Amino acid sequence: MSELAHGTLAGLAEIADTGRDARRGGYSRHLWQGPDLELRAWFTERAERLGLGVETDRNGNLWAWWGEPGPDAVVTGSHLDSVPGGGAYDGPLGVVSALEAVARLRASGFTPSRPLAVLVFAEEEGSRFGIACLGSRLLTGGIDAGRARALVDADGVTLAEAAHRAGLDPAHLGVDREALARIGLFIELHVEQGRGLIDLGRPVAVASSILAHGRWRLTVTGQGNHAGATLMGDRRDPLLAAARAVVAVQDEALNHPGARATVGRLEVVPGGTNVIASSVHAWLDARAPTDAATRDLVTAIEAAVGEAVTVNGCSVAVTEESWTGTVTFDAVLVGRFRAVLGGGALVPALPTGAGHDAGVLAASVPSAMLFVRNPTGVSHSPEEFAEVDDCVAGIDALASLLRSLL
Ligand code: HGY
Ligand code: MN
Ligand code: MN
Ligand code: MN
Repeated sequence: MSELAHGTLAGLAEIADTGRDARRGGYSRHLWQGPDLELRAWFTERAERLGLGVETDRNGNLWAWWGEPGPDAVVTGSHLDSVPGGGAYDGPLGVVSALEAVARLRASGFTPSRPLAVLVFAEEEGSRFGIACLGSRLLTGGIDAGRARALVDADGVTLAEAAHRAGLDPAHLGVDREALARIGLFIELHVEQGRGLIDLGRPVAVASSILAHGRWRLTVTGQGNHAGATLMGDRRDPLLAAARAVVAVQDEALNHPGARATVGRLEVVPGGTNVIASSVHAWLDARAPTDAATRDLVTAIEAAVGEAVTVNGCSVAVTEESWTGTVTFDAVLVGRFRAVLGGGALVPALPTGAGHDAGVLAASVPSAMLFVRNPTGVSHSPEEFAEVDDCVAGIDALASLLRSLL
């Protein structure tokens, strides 16, 4: 039996088999599909066992309340969905730690003087419908409800249809001022997704900021044709053009200090071995230290890919799918976190290139994050990891902070 099966991280052990992806490795847990539904049921059962009252909001986010819901509640949580073939910690560590912190406070006989909720956001990774932090964007009005309803998954199912199947009213998707008004502040504990804490030799850190980031769809159009009958010189092959575009994306990122740009997903249409494609959708993820630098990067990428695809006689259209400006976390909460963790230089504050629901919420309510060291420095991959002792240090810090805020 793994050491996770005991004590504070038993929650991670309980869900360790849910949504394993034999083909990709790691986990594939996508909104309202089998594993996500199992995780929602698991969370509900776990929270109810702790004496919390669980409800689903109009956008599919799960809330587990200690005390009467809101107003001015202390809210903590993360997400249970994953990227395709993701790790075990990105998201679930924050949910399990929140439940564990509440369990400790309850067991110690502590009585909160304001409400507390553990919040599980829907579709943080955007793996099914393409928009990261979908649940928090819907809650806060960060995405237009009409546009959200029309989002489609890989099987052509709309978000409206999927929401209906999940028991929600699609007409009620979108900004939820009542739910939002209940949140006094939001705290998300998360596994670190880079090497910051490895380099510092520390188990936990407070987050200082999140890079500006967004997603764009590059649609490269050529001429679909027969792989055997079409001479090499007669082709307008959008997959070759997309390959040049992907290299151009890398070159532009290298030209912009601190920038990161990635094409991690290609859809080749129609996608047959003996078919020259007619079009290719390439999804661009671009991030940089400031809003202006990110906009500048994407403008440069648009120009470079426009040029690159002409070599193969193709064209490209660029559409913005989502955008999050630079996030600076709440200075008062960050200060409290640092005090709880021992104060001053002992407590690193780290910027991150990864996006989070806490970053979306930060535009509406005071928000902060706590990172737990990831000794592999790898995330969005099965190699993502956290040592039990470091997770316990994270839970200790979260529980102390919650106690000080309640
Ligand atoms: O993609 C991100 O930055 C986050 O991990 N969802
Ligand atoms: Mn992630
Ligand atoms: Mn995450
Ligand atoms: Mn044929």
